[in-house]
Amino acid sequence: MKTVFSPLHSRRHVQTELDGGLLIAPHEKPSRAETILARVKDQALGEILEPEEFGLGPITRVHTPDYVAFLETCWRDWQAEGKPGEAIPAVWAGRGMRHRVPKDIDGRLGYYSFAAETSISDGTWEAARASANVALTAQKLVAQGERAAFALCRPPGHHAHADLFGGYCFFNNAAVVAQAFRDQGYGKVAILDVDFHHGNGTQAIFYNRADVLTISLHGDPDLVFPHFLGFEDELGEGPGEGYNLNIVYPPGTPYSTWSQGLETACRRIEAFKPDALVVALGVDTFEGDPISFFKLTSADYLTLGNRLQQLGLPTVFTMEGGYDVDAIGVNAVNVMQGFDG
Ligand code: Q9C
Ligand code: ZN
Repeated sequence: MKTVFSPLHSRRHVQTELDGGLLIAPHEKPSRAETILARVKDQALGEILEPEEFGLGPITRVHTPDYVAFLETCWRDWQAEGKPGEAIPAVWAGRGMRHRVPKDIDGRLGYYSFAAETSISDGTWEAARASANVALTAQKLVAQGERAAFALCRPPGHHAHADLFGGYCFFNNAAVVAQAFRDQGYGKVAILDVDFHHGNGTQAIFYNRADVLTISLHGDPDLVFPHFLGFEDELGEGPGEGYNLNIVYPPGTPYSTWSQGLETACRRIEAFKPDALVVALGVDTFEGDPISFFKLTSADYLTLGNRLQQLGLPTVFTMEGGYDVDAIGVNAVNVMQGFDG
């Protein structure tokens, strides 16, 4: 399988993540991507390509222009206000308050986010743009006839809504890829999100649409991030009713249990008969992950890849979460090797 990777990911290098009342060294760090790339090379998975530049057009097919413009100038605007640290949202429109875009940067950071762990500094915009280009280049490879391609995206994307960042995500790479397939004449696209966390952004972007099936397997949002979306009674709305599926699991879930949901997901995808598949691939389901509570083993990722291959669909993998950096390379590449057989 071919891998798409951009060294520009390293332009995102924030020093802070708000966690437990402290500003800690972020879990979502550059070494994640470098470790996966090293494993791709070590295993000779296949050719490694740098991304092409697709511009903002395919991004604004799923994100609002005002959100994209906010991200482009956020760090500059923050610095212009003389703020001493990294840009961190700290205020939101609570119940009964107004959802309008304020002028000042504190207000706009809150308007365009849903969580406070994701700091912004210089280079975040460039890295997020490169990550979307990585995803779009993988999509192009598959559209040109590759059975599958690995978009080694960083930063990740599946938490980003049309106009919200959070959960380490800015542009929803999986959604951008799915929409690109649609815009190129693929009639139906399925997105399967196997990251430990609910793919809230992806769900929200396609919630009222029947042309993109969204499925997410994840930790119970009653217990973990993103806390306010991802429950099993969220089925889609309007024309999209029946085209969203959430499968939630409790702490300690092993592959033997998790894979039952995977089977349900695969049967739903088969019934949908999509023309392409996007896999939002997080490996924070790993037993050693520092912020998650599933118990998948490294060998399980080979089994997962093999099961996804059996769907027989043109497939783009977008890299999402996974924070045990020592294992992230083996686990992510195991999925690709299980797929390639
Ligand atoms: N104590 C992705 O996996 N909450 N994002 C972290 C740590 C945010 C995860 C809490 C988790 C975001 C792409
Ligand atoms: Zn995750």
